[in-house]
Parts: sequence; structure tokens; C-alpha cells
Amino acid sequence: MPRHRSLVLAHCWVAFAVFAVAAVLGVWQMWVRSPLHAPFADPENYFRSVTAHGASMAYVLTTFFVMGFGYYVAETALNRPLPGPRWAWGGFILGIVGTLLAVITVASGRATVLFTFYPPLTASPMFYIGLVLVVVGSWIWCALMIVAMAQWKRANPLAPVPLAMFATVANAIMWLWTTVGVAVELLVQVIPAAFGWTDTVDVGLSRTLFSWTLHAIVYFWLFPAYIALYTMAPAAAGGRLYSDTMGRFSFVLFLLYSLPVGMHHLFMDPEHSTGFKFIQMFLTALVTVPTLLTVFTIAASFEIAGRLRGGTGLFGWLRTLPWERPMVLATGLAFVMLWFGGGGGLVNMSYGMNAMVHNTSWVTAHFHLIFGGTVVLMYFAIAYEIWPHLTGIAADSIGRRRQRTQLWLWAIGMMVMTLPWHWLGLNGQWRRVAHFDYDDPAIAWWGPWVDVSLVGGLILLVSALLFVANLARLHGRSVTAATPGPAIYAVALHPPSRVPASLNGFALWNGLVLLLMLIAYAWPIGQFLATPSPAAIVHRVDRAG
Ligand code: HEM
Ligand SMILES: [Cu+2]
Repeated sequence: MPRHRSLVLAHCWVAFAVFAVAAVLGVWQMWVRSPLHAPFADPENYFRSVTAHGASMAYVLTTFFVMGFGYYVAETALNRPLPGPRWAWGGFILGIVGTLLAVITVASGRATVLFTFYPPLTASPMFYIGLVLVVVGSWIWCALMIVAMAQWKRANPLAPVPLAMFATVANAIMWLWTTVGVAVELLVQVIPAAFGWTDTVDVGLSRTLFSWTLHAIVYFWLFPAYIALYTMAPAAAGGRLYSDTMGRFSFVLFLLYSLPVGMHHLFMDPEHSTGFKFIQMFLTALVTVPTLLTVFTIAASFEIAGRLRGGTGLFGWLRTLPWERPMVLATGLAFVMLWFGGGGGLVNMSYGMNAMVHNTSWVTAHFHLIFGGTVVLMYFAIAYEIWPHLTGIAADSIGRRRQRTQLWLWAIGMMVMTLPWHWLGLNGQWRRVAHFDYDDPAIAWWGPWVDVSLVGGLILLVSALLFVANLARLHGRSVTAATPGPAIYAVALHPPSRVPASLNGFALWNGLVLLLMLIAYAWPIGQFLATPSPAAIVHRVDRAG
């Protein structure tokens, strides 16, 4: 059992409490957009709500969960006490203060700028300062993860770092680097404008800086899910991780490839040249490599487990897998959503096809499916897996059934919500619009499909509340206390080997990618510095509102 249980629990509970509230807002938003009449439905409230929902899901749920899970991994995978627990609590408090500042500002209507806060829209400074505090809190986490690994390395100079910690540190390094973009944007452009020290802002530059962060942040959210797939799912399935090296390889590739591709969020922006957009598209396509490696490795690991349990034939091993275990079930459901969401992603990353779906509900549907679907579903499974180790209470058979029900509801709800949403997007339904006039014959047929996606949203809400109830149940005394199972990390069939000669080629290749990456970002930013785009007048939400 980890020594700093309350640290992990505090982070996870903040994440999940905020998640539950944000889920309620999400359903209300679906309702407002539908032909049915929702209470409190005016555009001002709508954008308050979307800002709160988006920022809570994208920044608060994720950052607190990643941190809490990282502390858990550092203690359990390395099997030694966490360095600097006081610092960890300090980071937690910074995060809480930052979240409160941002929440109060949004709730009071002085920050209806959505979670992307693209200038020239400008909120009250407190909103940005709140976000900065959350990020600074997470930097403390990054430092602690690196120190924990370095200490372990000193104590075990010859052994490879356990895969779960290797990946956690890769994520910390990625996060340190990737938050630089948004930090510069906030400190140099946005916060001075919010205080009224400047009246104009170069929106091309600010969007470019934000895009530096905007893609890699997605991998920051994704890493815990992949850590669970590589290190926990094979153990839960009763097998082996097919290849430990493949895991390390994928995490390094994610680290490298996620950084230089954020400009694919700017395909429709006029400030960048077609050539750079092409480079960005090419680099984005590379991200499919670690994704497919992961799908292959996890499928192979599951096949090993299924065959060890007596499965035979080409697909017979699928039937013998222990699907009753939440982690195994979640992996299967996550892969189904990854299939659909990944397909949608291929459309988004193609410069030409992107023009069809730009700023439509397709985009919102895509990231709800991948991020709200695949990633968050794995967060649930991780929580179910680690909770007994944190509370000392294992779920009984009723508890496990409720966990499975919750996972199924989430996957079904997400598909029911996002499939019609994709379709409407393809037909031109705009995202980030509070109200549609369904009396207009041109869009009247959208109405029933929006109603269907609202049903999906309701199923998701039931699932979200059941999730919180399931976890709360494992704190109570009424549940029979069973000792939690043994170690949750999988043993690898092919353990990490000493660096093979072929890795030299790998290093060379990544050196080239790194170079491309620098050019892909440094050049356009340099262009801005040479010829800034026409400055936009700052529109201050807190004063204009
Ligand atoms: C109960 C489940 C959920 C429902 C019903 C829901 C619904 C919605 C709706 C209706 C919007 C506004 C779309 C627009 O105006 O274009 C939205 C935005 C958003 N959602 Fe969700 N959502 C849910 C869960 C999630 C989850 C789990 C995540 C991620 C962890 C998430 C992340 C976001 C983000 C980042 C935005 C902001 C998008 C923007 O600013 O354009 N949502 N959601
Ligand atoms: Cu991206």
C-alpha cells in the first residue's frame, strides 16, 4: 500500500468531483442545443457553462488525475517513498487555489472565453492567473517525478526503470516542454491585455503559441490511459505484457511526435503558409505509428492471456478472457471507441478534408469520443484498480457488477451521443453555438438527431454519477473488507533488453524529427516576430459584459 495514500486520494477526488459537476453542465448544454426547451437557456449562460465544462474537463479533471496517478505509480512501481511530499501537497494547494479563482471568475460571468480563450476575447485576469497556478502546481509534480526516478536510478544503477514510471517521467518531460507555449502566450500577450496594459493583440501569434501546447496536452491526458494499457491491463487479463521494449519505444515516440504537430489546429488560419501546414500534416501522420504499435502490443498481450486461459483457434482466445474484470472490459470498450475516434482523427489531420469539418460539431464529437470516451474510460478503470490499494477495501461481486455497468453505460452513452454529432457536423452544424432555429426548413431535420445525442448525454450523466457512487462505496465499512489483490503491474514476456545497435538508427531518425520539429515551429514564430499579423483590438469580457 502506498505511504501517501491521502495525497493520491485527494488528487483523484478533486478530479472526479469536478468531473461530475461538469457532466451535469454538459447535459444541460446538449439540452439547450436541442429543439426541447431547457431552463435558464440564454446565450450568456450557455457560454459560461461551456467555458466551465470545457475548462473543468480539459484542465482540472486531467491535471489532478495525472498528478494523483503519477504519485501512486512513483510509490508503487518504484517501491520506495515519494521524495518531497510537502512539495506535492504544495502543488496540490496551488492547483486548488487556481481552480477556485478560475471557477469563481467564470461563474460570475467575467470569463466566457471558452477553454481555449482565444484573443481578442479577453477575460478578467483572475481567470488566467487561476490557470497559471494550476499549471505551476503541475510543474512541481513534474519535478518530483523526475527526482523520484533519478533517486531510484542511483539506488539501482543496472536495472531498467519500471515501465509505468518510465512512461510517467516521459509524460512529465513532455508536459514541461509543452506548457511553455501557453505560458508565453499568457504571460506576454493575454494577461497584459486582460489587465488593460495593452489594447491590441497579435491573434496569429497567440493562436500559434497556444497550438504549441494544444496538441501535446492531448497526449498528457492520454498517457495514464496508455500506462494502464501497457502495465495494468495485461496483468488484469491474467497474461503477460507482450513486449516491454515496445512500450518504451511507443512512449518515446509519443513524446517526440506529439510536440511538433500542434499547428494542425491552424489549418484554416491565414497566417501560416501551405508548406508549413503540409509539414505539420506529415508529422501528425507519424503519430499513428506509436498508436498502432500499442494496439498490436496490447492485442498480443491479451492473446497470450486468452490462450493461457485455454482459448484456442484464431479468435477463440477472445472468449476466454476475463471480461468480468473492469480493467479488461474497459480496454475492450476503449479500443472500440479508439477505432471510431481514430478514423475521425484521420479526417481532421488531412489538410483538405479538414476544411469540410472545420468548426463543426464533427470536431466536438471527435474529441468527446477519443478524450471523453477512450481516455476517461481508462481513468475509470485505473481508479477501480487502485482504489482498493488506497482504501484497503476491495469491491465485492455486487460492487464489481456496478463497475461493469458503469463502464458499459459510458461507452454506450458516448457512442449514442457522438455518432449523430459527427453526422450533423458533416452536414454543417456549427459547434459553439447556443441556439438553433429548428423552424428553419434548412436545418429542421437536425432536430431529431440532436435529441438522440441528448439521450446519449443523459446516459453519460447516469454513468458519471454511478462512477462517483462506486468509488464512494469503497470508503464505507458496510462492504466486506477483502484484501486487495497482489501487484497490479504486468510482467513482460520480452523484458527490456540492453540497447541494441539498431537503436543508433532510431536515435538518428529522431534527431531528424527533432530538427524538423524545431523548423516547423521556430520558423513560423520567427516570421511573426519579423512581420506581425495585423493587431486585433482586445475585447474584454469583464468590462464589456
Ligand atoms: C456527460 C457527458 C458529457 C456531455 C453531455 C458533454 C456535452 C458537451 C457539450 C454540449 C459541449 C458544447 C459543444 C459546443 O457548444 O460546441 C461540450 C463541450 C466540451 N466538452 Fe463535453 N460533454 C460531456 C463529457 C465530456 C468529457 C468527459 C470531456 C473530457 C474529459 C469533455 C470535454 C469537453 C470540452 C473540452 C468542451 C469544450 C469545447 C469547446 O469549447 O468548443 N466533455 N460538451
Ligand atoms: Cu492536435
